[in-house]
Amino acid sequence: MTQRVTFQLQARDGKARRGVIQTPRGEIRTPAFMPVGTAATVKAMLPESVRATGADVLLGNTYHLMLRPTAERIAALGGLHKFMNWERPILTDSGGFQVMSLAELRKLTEKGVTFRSHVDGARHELTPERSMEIQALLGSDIVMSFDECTPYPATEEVAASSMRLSMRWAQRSRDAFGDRPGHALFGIQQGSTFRELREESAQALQQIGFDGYAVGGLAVGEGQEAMFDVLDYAPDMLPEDKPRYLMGVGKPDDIVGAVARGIDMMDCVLPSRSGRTGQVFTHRGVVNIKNARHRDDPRPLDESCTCPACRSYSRAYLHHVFRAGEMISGMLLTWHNLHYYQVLMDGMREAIEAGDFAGFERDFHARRAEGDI
Ligand code: PRF
Ligand code: ZN
Repeated sequence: MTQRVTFQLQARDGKARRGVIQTPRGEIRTPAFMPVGTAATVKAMLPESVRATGADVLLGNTYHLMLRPTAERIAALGGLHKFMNWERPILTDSGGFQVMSLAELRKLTEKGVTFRSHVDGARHELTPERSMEIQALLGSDIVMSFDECTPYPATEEVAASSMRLSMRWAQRSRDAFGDRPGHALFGIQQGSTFRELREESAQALQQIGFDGYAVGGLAVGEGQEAMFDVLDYAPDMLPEDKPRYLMGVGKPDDIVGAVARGIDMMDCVLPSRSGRTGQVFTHRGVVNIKNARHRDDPRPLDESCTCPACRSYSRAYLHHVFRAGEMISGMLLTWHNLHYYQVLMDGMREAIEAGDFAGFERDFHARRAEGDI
């Protein structure tokens, strides 16, 4: 494959951007939401169903796959796309963030991180070089550089040394990645909630040179207001002509606010995880299907939704299968939530093209203010 990964901006409205990332495995329409397929599956969904919701790209995880079934095994079986039956683009996270939130006995040094697996307690090491190797073995289309997500809150001193470590790791990631036509490497900005550190990080990353730039270290407990404060300036520090990816975000209103501030890509477990815990996203806000008020309700979850859960099932049925612990509950609610997120992205892409993103935002907030029913 000699085709390179490219990004074209097609329209802008205020700071909001509409574009397309071209990859040899297909195009990614931006703003894009990436469903999370941590362990080589978007839980409770067949890949063709994920595609039917409108997803162009999935997120996979270095950390989970290196532990089980291992990157070497996936490579021997033909790579992650073939292994999980998803032939479209896959972006993989680099592992450090998951090590720090999931692994045991973590030790962070200049070289990288050593830890014990949350699966079987075995000792492992992740470094920028090993993370690049694993992501290449998986066959990931968009590789993330290895970073430390600075814990929140952090003093400016701690945030600065954490960010500078991530920038040294970003250079090592770039060196280890090499030149792989058809595959992209994204750098990750850190710097917590400190504007000067975000600027220093953005400059360091651009000095190295990446195919895309992520805003990391947000949605880690600072709250929406503080996150939006950072997003008011952080995306502007990154190159205009490259995709900007906000990692691990978020709720529907976080996503709309991030796009309004110049973000092109996002990922979050929320729609898929909530689908398994009975939390449903609708045009009128969040509905909990567990609630007894749905027990005799013949109406669909969301009147305006065309997903299988809304087309063919009542709230009463969805309530029943959730309460009964039936597997179809997680399947239908996950499908609905992923569909809702993709309809949201589609609506934003259209609004940016039409030059009416402000109108889209107004309607989005107005309908949610009305509430369910
Ligand atoms: N770095 C990486 N992955 C991430 C994050 C980060 O800062 C976040 C922060 N919300 C989510 N996932 N590598
Ligand atoms: Zn639906």
